[in-house]
Formats: sequence, C-alpha cells, structure tokens
Amino acid sequence: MPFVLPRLYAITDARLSGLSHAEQVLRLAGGGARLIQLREKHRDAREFFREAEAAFEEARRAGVPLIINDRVDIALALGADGVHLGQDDLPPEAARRILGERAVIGYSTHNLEQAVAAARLPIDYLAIGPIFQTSSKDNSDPVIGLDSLRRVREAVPDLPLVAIGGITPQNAQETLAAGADSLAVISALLAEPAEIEAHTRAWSARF
Ligand code: TZP
Ligand code: MG
Repeated sequence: MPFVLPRLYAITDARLSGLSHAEQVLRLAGGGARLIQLREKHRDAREFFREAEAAFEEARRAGVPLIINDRVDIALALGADGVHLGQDDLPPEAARRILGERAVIGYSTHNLEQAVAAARLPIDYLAIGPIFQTSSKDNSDPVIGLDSLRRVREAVPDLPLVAIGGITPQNAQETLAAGADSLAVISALLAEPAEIEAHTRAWSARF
C-alpha cells in the first residue's frame, strides 16, 4: 500500500478505550482515519500478535495502512505496513534490514539533538514529542512545546514530521503551523469510546 503521511495519525490504546485493537481500528477507520498505529504496552507478544492479526484484517478491509509500535517481529509476521520505533527499541537500521525497503519505519525523538541525529537514519518519518502534557505515556519525556517543534522543523526540513503528545482539536492548528506534517493522537480520539468514530470524523473533516 503506498505510504502517505496524513494530517491525522491515529494510535490505539486498549486500556484507555477499553476496546480490542480490532474494534479501535474499525471505529477509527469508520471515522476516516488514513493511518493507524497499534500501540500495546501491557500485553505479551503472543496476546498482542493475536490482537494485531484481527486488527490488521480490519485495517486491510478498510484500506488503511497499519503500523506496529515497538515490535519489528510482529510487523514482519503480519506483513504490516511498517513499524514505529523509539529510542530504546531495535535501531532503525536493523529494522530496515529485517523489514526491507518497502516497509514504513517511523522513529520517535524527544529533543532537537535526537531529531538531528535521526535525519541520517533509514526512516520514513520522524516523530517528535511530547509537544504538550500527556497522560497516555508512562515515564514520558519532558514536554518540549511548540518552539522546540519549530526548531526541529528548521533543523530537519526534509523528513516528514509527526507531532505527538497532548494534541487536541484546540491546539492542532498551531501545531501544524509550527511545522508538523501530521498529528499523532491517542486520547483526543479514544477517551470517549462511544465517540471514536464521530471524533475521528470531525478531525478528518477539519484537517
Ligand atoms: N509518545 C510521546 S507522547 C505519547 C507518545 C506515545 C502519547 C500521546 O498520547 P496523547 O493522548 O495523544 O497525548
Ligand atoms: Mg517503542
């Protein structure tokens, strides 16, 4: 599936939503999400793989690319569209060797220095954050704010840039104006499970 980084990048959270990853994908895709990441921090590999299989089926049915957080092995086993890696995961060069040229590899950074270093890596997009306060990540790095986002944009002009952390409909526009190509969002989409589709539709229509 050709990779396009859309304005909204939806990320699943089974604890927050109380829903399976498959059900979240169904609702997010139903609301018009064009890129979804499965993020699972509490289940073991066996359980996550089973869930990811079902979620991948829903994503394929909806024609939405699916990225797996952390787990290169699960991304490979599923044939998912790619993987999203952090500073403590397998290095992007190793993931590229495993997954091949066509896989999408995203990489999280948390400050200017990391972002500049990441520009030399074999990645398809760079994520930077948390931009604002977030409660969706345990042991979150310090909030960097919009000024840092602007500095990262200037220092790394050529890589697609995803902003993450505390992004809401209220601060989305200024985050895009500060240089983000895409907004990665968990709680503003998932915190009210019955409204996931409606909230996603509202975001998709607005941005
Ligand atoms: N990485 C940096 S902040 C964050 C991650 C995974 C959580 C973003 O979630 P929310 O609820 O959109 O702030
Ligand atoms: Mg990670």
